[in-house]
Amino acid sequence: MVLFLSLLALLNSFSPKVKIENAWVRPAARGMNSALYFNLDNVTTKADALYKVTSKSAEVVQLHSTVKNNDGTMGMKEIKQIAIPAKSVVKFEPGGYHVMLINLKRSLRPHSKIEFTFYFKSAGKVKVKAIVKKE
Ligand SMILES: [Cu+2]
Repeated sequence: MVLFLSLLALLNSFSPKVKIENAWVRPAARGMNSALYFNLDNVTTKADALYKVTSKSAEVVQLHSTVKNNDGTMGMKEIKQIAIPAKSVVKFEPGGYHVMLINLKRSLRPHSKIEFTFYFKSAGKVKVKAIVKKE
């Protein structure tokens, strides 16, 4: 039984998960807002969904999509989760999906690294380090 469980644990640690690639954050001063961008690469054969991102660097962290307002201007709205279909890549990029960092608790200086925790429906909790850069 012990052997079986440790084997399961081993298998689990090697099983493919959704990969978070090219994570970067826009520089901004303390008290301001910023955004986190990245690619979600679902290499698995199972759909997953990102439903939460947390960080100690901002007071509020939300998943946002960019939308066109009725008057033609661009706006943002909070979304509950983002589906990542099997064998596909979902991009978080300027003008599209992004993770909004509201009321920064510290300044985000270029070349520094900020830690985030991503929460997936199936892959669970994943820690990510994002680099601060302009684009
Ligand atoms: Cu936003």
